[in-house]
Amino acid sequence: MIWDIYVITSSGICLFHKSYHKQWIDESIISGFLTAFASFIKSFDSEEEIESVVMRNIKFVYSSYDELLFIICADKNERDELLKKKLKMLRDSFLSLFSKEIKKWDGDISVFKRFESIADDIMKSHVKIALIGKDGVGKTSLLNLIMGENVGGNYTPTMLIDIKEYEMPVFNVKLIFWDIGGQEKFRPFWEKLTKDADIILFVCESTPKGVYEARELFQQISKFLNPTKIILVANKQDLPNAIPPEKISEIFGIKAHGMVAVAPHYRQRILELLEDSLSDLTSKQAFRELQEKEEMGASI
Ligand SMILES: Nc1nc2c(ncn2[C@@H]2O[C@H](COP(=O)(O)OP(=O)(O)OP(=O)(O)O)[C@@H](O)[C@H]2O)c(=O)[nH]1
Ligand SMILES: [Mg+2]
Repeated sequence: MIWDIYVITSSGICLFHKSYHKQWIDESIISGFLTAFASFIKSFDSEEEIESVVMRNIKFVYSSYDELLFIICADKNERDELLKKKLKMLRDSFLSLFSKEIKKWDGDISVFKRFESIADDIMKSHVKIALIGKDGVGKTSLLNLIMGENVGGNYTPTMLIDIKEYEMPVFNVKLIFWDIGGQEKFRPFWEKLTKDADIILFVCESTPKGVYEARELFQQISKFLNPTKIILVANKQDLPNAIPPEKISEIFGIKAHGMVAVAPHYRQRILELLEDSLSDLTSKQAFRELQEKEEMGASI
Protein backbone atom coordinates (compact mmCIF):
# COMPACT_ATOMS: atom_id res chain seq x y z
CA MET A 1 0.00 0.00 0.00
CA ILE A 2 1.25 3.48 -0.89
CA TRP A 3 1.15 5.93 2.00
CA ASP A 4 2.68 9.22 0.91
CA ILE A 5 4.26 10.93 -2.03
CA TYR A 6 6.56 13.95 -1.90
CA VAL A 7 8.26 16.28 -4.33
CA ILE A 8 10.91 18.35 -2.57
CA THR A 9 13.60 20.72 -3.69
CA SER A 10 17.29 20.36 -2.86
CA SER A 11 16.87 23.20 -0.35
CA GLY A 12 14.22 21.16 1.48
CA ILE A 13 11.05 22.94 0.31
CA CYS A 14 8.14 20.59 -0.18
CA LEU A 15 6.49 21.45 -3.51
CA PHE A 16 3.94 18.68 -3.40
CA HIS A 17 2.75 16.21 -0.81
CA LYS A 18 -0.17 13.82 -0.87
CA SER A 19 -1.09 11.37 1.84
CA TYR A 20 -3.06 8.20 1.11
CA HIS A 21 -2.99 6.64 4.54
CA LYS A 22 -5.64 6.67 7.18
CA GLN A 23 -3.71 4.88 9.84
CA TRP A 24 -0.88 6.28 11.90
CA ILE A 25 2.55 5.98 10.42
CA ASP A 26 5.83 7.10 11.90
CA GLU A 27 6.13 10.70 10.69
CA SER A 28 9.46 11.08 12.49
CA ILE A 29 11.08 8.47 10.22
CA ILE A 30 9.68 10.20 7.15
CA SER A 31 10.75 13.71 8.12
CA GLY A 32 14.20 12.40 9.18
CA PHE A 33 14.60 10.71 5.84
CA LEU A 34 13.46 13.78 3.90
CA THR A 35 15.81 16.13 5.76
CA ALA A 36 18.78 13.83 5.26
CA PHE A 37 17.95 13.41 1.61
CA ALA A 38 17.32 17.04 0.85
CA SER A 39 20.84 17.85 2.02
CA PHE A 40 22.26 14.82 0.22
CA ILE A 41 20.87 15.71 -3.20
CA LYS A 42 22.70 19.01 -3.13
CA SER A 43 25.73 16.92 -4.02
CA PHE A 44 24.37 15.46 -7.23
CA ASP A 45 23.10 17.02 -10.42
CA SER A 46 20.84 15.01 -12.67
CA GLU A 47 20.56 11.50 -11.41
CA GLU A 48 17.77 9.54 -13.08
CA GLU A 49 18.23 6.29 -11.18
CA ILE A 50 15.33 5.09 -9.05
CA GLU A 51 16.39 3.60 -5.72
CA SER A 52 14.62 2.05 -2.80
CA VAL A 53 15.42 1.71 0.89
CA VAL A 54 13.50 0.20 3.81
CA MET A 55 13.49 1.80 7.24
CA ARG A 56 11.54 -0.05 9.90
CA ASN A 57 8.18 -0.76 8.22
CA ILE A 58 8.42 1.92 5.54
CA LYS A 59 9.78 1.51 2.04
CA PHE A 60 11.11 4.70 0.41
CA VAL A 61 11.40 4.72 -3.35
CA TYR A 62 13.09 7.84 -4.66
CA SER A 63 14.69 9.52 -7.57
CA SER A 64 16.27 12.91 -8.01
CA TYR A 65 16.24 15.02 -11.09
CA ASP A 66 17.34 18.56 -11.67
CA GLU A 67 17.54 19.54 -7.98
CA LEU A 68 14.22 17.89 -7.24
CA LEU A 69 13.62 14.78 -5.21
CA PHE A 70 10.61 12.52 -5.85
CA ILE A 71 9.68 10.11 -3.10
CA ILE A 72 7.06 7.42 -2.57
CA CYS A 73 6.62 6.05 0.97
CA ALA A 74 4.90 2.69 1.05
CA ASP A 75 4.34 -0.41 3.10
CA LYS A 76 7.62 -2.36 3.19
CA ASN A 77 5.82 -5.29 1.54
CA GLU A 78 4.90 -3.35 -1.59
CA ARG A 79 6.65 -4.60 -4.70
CA ASP A 80 9.75 -2.63 -5.70
CA GLU A 81 9.06 -3.10 -9.38
CA LEU A 82 5.57 -1.59 -9.14
CA LEU A 83 6.67 1.34 -6.94
CA LYS A 84 9.56 2.19 -9.24
CA LYS A 85 7.26 2.19 -12.25
CA LYS A 86 4.88 4.54 -10.44
CA LEU A 87 7.68 6.81 -9.30
CA LYS A 88 8.95 7.09 -12.85
CA MET A 89 5.47 8.07 -14.08
CA LEU A 90 5.11 10.54 -11.21
CA ARG A 91 8.49 12.15 -11.86
CA ASP A 92 8.13 12.31 -15.64
CA SER A 93 4.63 13.78 -15.56
CA PHE A 94 5.59 16.33 -12.87
CA LEU A 95 8.62 17.43 -14.86
CA SER A 96 6.78 17.69 -18.13
CA LEU A 97 3.98 19.68 -16.49
CA PHE A 98 6.05 22.07 -14.40
CA SER A 99 9.50 22.35 -15.98
CA LYS A 100 8.77 25.96 -17.00
CA GLU A 101 7.16 26.94 -13.67
CA ILE A 102 10.10 25.58 -11.68
CA LYS A 103 12.61 27.75 -13.60
CA LYS A 104 10.74 30.97 -12.82
CA TRP A 105 9.13 29.83 -9.58
CA ASP A 106 8.26 32.63 -7.16
CA GLY A 107 7.76 30.49 -4.04
CA ASP A 108 4.01 29.97 -4.39
CA ILE A 109 3.42 26.23 -3.92
CA SER A 110 -0.26 26.45 -4.90
CA VAL A 111 0.80 26.22 -8.57
CA PHE A 112 1.57 22.53 -7.97
CA LYS A 113 -1.87 21.80 -6.55
CA ARG A 114 -3.19 20.82 -9.96
CA PHE A 115 -0.82 17.86 -9.90
CA GLU A 116 -3.03 16.17 -7.31
CA SER A 117 -5.49 14.46 -9.65
CA ILE A 118 -2.67 13.20 -11.88
CA ALA A 119 -0.82 11.84 -8.84
CA ASP A 120 -3.99 10.11 -7.62
CA ASP A 121 -4.41 8.36 -10.95
CA ILE A 122 -0.79 7.22 -11.04
CA MET A 123 -0.78 5.94 -7.49
CA LYS A 124 -3.93 3.97 -7.87
CA SER A 125 -3.45 0.22 -8.10
CA HIS A 126 -5.63 -2.02 -10.18
CA VAL A 127 -6.85 -5.39 -9.01
CA LYS A 128 -8.68 -7.71 -11.38
CA ILE A 129 -11.45 -9.74 -9.78
CA ALA A 130 -13.24 -12.36 -11.86
CA LEU A 131 -16.68 -13.73 -10.96
CA ILE A 132 -17.34 -17.23 -12.18
CA GLY A 133 -19.79 -20.02 -11.48
CA LYS A 134 -22.79 -21.70 -13.09
CA ASP A 135 -25.46 -19.59 -14.81
CA GLY A 136 -28.13 -18.14 -12.55
CA VAL A 137 -26.19 -18.58 -9.28
CA GLY A 138 -26.12 -14.82 -8.62
CA LYS A 139 -22.79 -13.43 -9.91
CA THR A 140 -24.28 -10.34 -11.53
CA SER A 141 -26.50 -9.82 -8.48
CA LEU A 142 -23.42 -10.02 -6.24
CA LEU A 143 -21.61 -7.46 -8.37
CA ASN A 144 -24.64 -5.16 -8.22
CA LEU A 145 -24.61 -5.55 -4.45
CA ILE A 146 -20.90 -4.59 -4.30
CA MET A 147 -21.53 -1.56 -6.51
CA GLY A 148 -24.40 -0.47 -4.28
CA GLU A 149 -26.82 -0.75 -7.19
CA ASN A 150 -30.36 -2.11 -7.18
CA VAL A 151 -30.46 -5.78 -6.30
CA GLY A 152 -33.07 -8.43 -7.04
CA GLY A 153 -35.47 -8.57 -9.94
CA ASN A 154 -35.56 -10.62 -13.09
CA TYR A 155 -32.78 -12.86 -14.31
CA THR A 156 -30.94 -11.45 -17.32
CA PRO A 157 -28.12 -13.85 -18.28
CA THR A 158 -24.72 -12.25 -18.80
CA MET A 159 -23.63 -12.57 -22.41
CA LEU A 160 -19.98 -13.65 -22.16
CA ILE A 161 -18.70 -10.77 -20.06
CA ASP A 162 -19.45 -7.49 -18.33
CA ILE A 163 -16.75 -5.29 -16.83
CA LYS A 164 -17.30 -2.83 -13.98
CA GLU A 165 -14.94 -0.73 -11.89
CA TYR A 166 -15.19 0.00 -8.20
CA GLU A 167 -12.95 2.34 -6.19
CA MET A 168 -11.73 1.34 -2.74
CA PRO A 169 -10.47 4.63 -1.33
CA VAL A 170 -8.97 3.19 1.87
CA PHE A 171 -6.69 0.96 -0.19
CA ASN A 172 -6.31 3.52 -2.99
CA VAL A 173 -7.13 0.70 -5.32
CA LYS A 174 -9.40 0.35 -8.30
CA LEU A 175 -11.13 -3.01 -8.48
CA ILE A 176 -11.87 -4.17 -12.01
CA PHE A 177 -14.62 -6.78 -11.90
CA TRP A 178 -14.99 -9.25 -14.76
CA ASP A 179 -18.49 -10.67 -14.49
CA ILE A 180 -18.32 -13.77 -16.67
CA GLY A 181 -21.37 -15.51 -18.12
CA GLY A 182 -21.98 -18.92 -16.59
CA GLN A 183 -23.92 -20.62 -19.39
CA GLU A 184 -22.31 -23.73 -20.89
CA LYS A 185 -21.60 -22.00 -24.20
CA PHE A 186 -19.36 -19.46 -22.41
CA ARG A 187 -17.35 -21.92 -20.29
CA PRO A 188 -14.67 -22.65 -22.91
CA PHE A 189 -13.66 -18.98 -22.51
CA TRP A 190 -13.30 -19.07 -18.71
CA GLU A 191 -9.63 -20.06 -18.70
CA LYS A 192 -8.62 -17.15 -20.94
CA LEU A 193 -10.87 -14.63 -19.22
CA THR A 194 -9.64 -15.45 -15.71
CA LYS A 195 -5.99 -15.71 -16.70
CA ASP A 196 -4.45 -12.66 -15.04
CA ALA A 197 -7.10 -12.23 -12.33
CA ASP A 198 -5.78 -11.43 -8.85
CA ILE A 199 -8.87 -12.72 -7.08
CA ILE A 200 -11.56 -15.16 -8.26
CA LEU A 201 -15.03 -15.04 -6.73
CA PHE A 202 -16.41 -18.50 -7.37
CA VAL A 203 -20.15 -18.27 -6.74
CA CYS A 204 -22.44 -21.23 -6.11
CA GLU A 205 -26.04 -21.72 -5.10
CA SER A 206 -26.37 -23.13 -1.58
CA THR A 207 -29.10 -25.69 -2.38
CA PRO A 208 -27.95 -29.35 -2.32
CA LYS A 209 -28.24 -29.59 -6.12
CA GLY A 210 -26.42 -26.25 -6.57
CA VAL A 211 -23.58 -27.22 -4.22
CA TYR A 212 -22.85 -30.60 -5.82
CA GLU A 213 -23.02 -29.21 -9.36
CA ALA A 214 -20.70 -26.42 -8.33
CA ARG A 215 -18.23 -28.79 -6.72
CA GLU A 216 -17.91 -30.67 -9.99
CA LEU A 217 -17.36 -27.43 -11.85
CA PHE A 218 -14.90 -26.32 -9.18
CA GLN A 219 -12.81 -29.46 -9.71
CA GLN A 220 -12.69 -28.71 -13.44
CA ILE A 221 -11.62 -25.10 -13.05
CA SER A 222 -9.03 -25.99 -10.40
CA LYS A 223 -6.99 -27.39 -13.31
CA PHE A 224 -6.34 -23.90 -14.65
CA LEU A 225 -7.01 -21.63 -11.67
CA ASN A 226 -4.64 -21.08 -8.78
CA PRO A 227 -6.72 -22.30 -5.78
CA THR A 228 -5.16 -19.73 -3.43
CA LYS A 229 -6.82 -16.96 -5.44
CA ILE A 230 -10.31 -18.42 -5.13
CA ILE A 231 -12.94 -17.12 -2.73
CA LEU A 232 -15.93 -19.42 -2.49
CA VAL A 233 -19.23 -17.57 -2.15
CA ALA A 234 -22.17 -19.73 -1.06
CA ASN A 235 -25.02 -17.61 -2.38
CA LYS A 236 -28.80 -17.85 -1.93
CA GLN A 237 -28.51 -18.70 1.75
CA ASP A 238 -32.10 -17.42 2.04
CA LEU A 239 -33.53 -20.41 0.16
CA PRO A 240 -35.37 -22.81 2.50
CA ASN A 241 -33.22 -25.85 1.68
CA ALA A 242 -29.88 -23.95 1.72
CA ILE A 243 -26.91 -25.84 3.18
CA PRO A 244 -25.10 -23.75 5.84
CA PRO A 245 -21.67 -22.33 4.84
CA GLU A 246 -19.79 -24.53 7.36
CA LYS A 247 -21.13 -27.67 5.67
CA ILE A 248 -20.36 -26.29 2.20
CA SER A 249 -16.78 -25.58 3.38
CA GLU A 250 -16.44 -29.28 4.27
CA ILE A 251 -17.82 -30.38 0.90
CA PHE A 252 -15.44 -28.14 -1.06
CA GLY A 253 -12.43 -28.38 1.22
CA ILE A 254 -12.05 -24.57 1.30
CA LYS A 255 -13.83 -21.91 3.33
CA ALA A 256 -17.28 -20.99 2.01
CA HIS A 257 -18.69 -17.51 2.69
CA GLY A 258 -22.46 -17.39 3.12
CA MET A 259 -24.22 -14.73 1.05
CA VAL A 260 -27.60 -13.42 -0.04
CA ALA A 261 -26.75 -11.27 -3.04
CA VAL A 262 -30.28 -9.85 -3.28
CA ALA A 263 -30.33 -8.57 0.33
CA PRO A 264 -28.80 -5.06 0.62
CA HIS A 265 -27.69 -5.63 4.22
CA TYR A 266 -25.18 -8.23 2.96
CA ARG A 267 -23.23 -5.50 1.18
CA GLN A 268 -21.08 -4.77 4.23
CA ARG A 269 -20.15 -8.45 4.45
CA ILE A 270 -18.98 -8.75 0.85
CA LEU A 271 -17.04 -5.46 1.09
CA GLU A 272 -15.27 -6.71 4.23
CA LEU A 273 -14.48 -9.97 2.49
CA LEU A 274 -12.92 -8.04 -0.40
CA GLU A 275 -10.91 -5.86 2.00
CA ASP A 276 -9.55 -8.96 3.74
CA SER A 277 -8.57 -10.48 0.40
CA LEU A 278 -6.82 -7.28 -0.63
CA SER A 279 -4.74 -7.25 2.57
CA ASP A 280 -4.02 -10.90 1.99
CA LEU A 281 -2.94 -10.16 -1.55
CA THR A 282 -0.29 -7.70 -0.32
CA SER A 283 1.19 -10.18 2.14
CA LYS A 284 1.11 -12.98 -0.46
CA GLN A 285 3.03 -10.76 -2.87
CA ALA A 286 5.63 -10.08 -0.18
CA PHE A 287 5.89 -13.79 0.55
CA ARG A 288 6.35 -14.58 -3.15
CA GLU A 289 9.15 -12.03 -3.37
CA LEU A 290 10.85 -13.51 -0.33
CA GLN A 291 10.60 -16.98 -1.86
CA GLU A 292 12.00 -15.75 -5.18
CA LYS A 293 14.93 -14.13 -3.37
CA GLU A 294 15.62 -17.33 -1.43
CA GLU A 295 15.47 -19.39 -4.64
CA MET A 296 17.86 -16.98 -6.32
CA GLY A 297 20.17 -17.17 -3.32
CA ALA A 298 20.07 -20.96 -3.42
CA SER A 299 20.93 -21.05 -7.12
CA ILE A 300 24.01 -18.82 -6.77
N1 LIG B 1 -33.36 -15.94 -3.51
C1 LIG B 1 -32.25 -15.45 -4.03
N2 LIG B 1 -32.19 -15.14 -5.33
C2 LIG B 1 -31.04 -14.65 -5.82
C3 LIG B 1 -29.91 -14.43 -5.00
N3 LIG B 1 -28.91 -13.94 -5.77
C4 LIG B 1 -29.40 -13.86 -7.02
N4 LIG B 1 -30.68 -14.28 -7.06
C5 LIG B 1 -31.55 -14.35 -8.25
O1 LIG B 1 -31.03 -15.34 -9.14
C6 LIG B 1 -31.24 -14.96 -10.49
C7 LIG B 1 -29.97 -15.04 -11.28
O2 LIG B 1 -29.06 -14.09 -10.81
P1 LIG B 1 -27.85 -13.49 -11.68
O3 LIG B 1 -27.08 -12.66 -10.73
O4 LIG B 1 -28.32 -12.85 -12.90
O5 LIG B 1 -27.08 -14.83 -12.05
P2 LIG B 1 -25.65 -14.98 -12.80
O6 LIG B 1 -24.83 -15.89 -11.97
O7 LIG B 1 -25.09 -13.66 -13.11
O8 LIG B 1 -26.06 -15.75 -14.15
P3 LIG B 1 -25.29 -15.71 -15.59
O9 LIG B 1 -25.07 -14.31 -15.94
O10 LIG B 1 -26.20 -16.41 -16.55
O11 LIG B 1 -24.04 -16.51 -15.42
C8 LIG B 1 -31.87 -13.57 -10.45
O12 LIG B 1 -33.27 -13.69 -10.64
C9 LIG B 1 -31.54 -13.06 -9.06
O13 LIG B 1 -32.51 -12.16 -8.58
C10 LIG B 1 -30.01 -14.75 -3.60
O14 LIG B 1 -29.08 -14.63 -2.79
N5 LIG B 1 -31.21 -15.27 -3.18
MG1 LIG C 1 -24.70 -12.66 -14.86
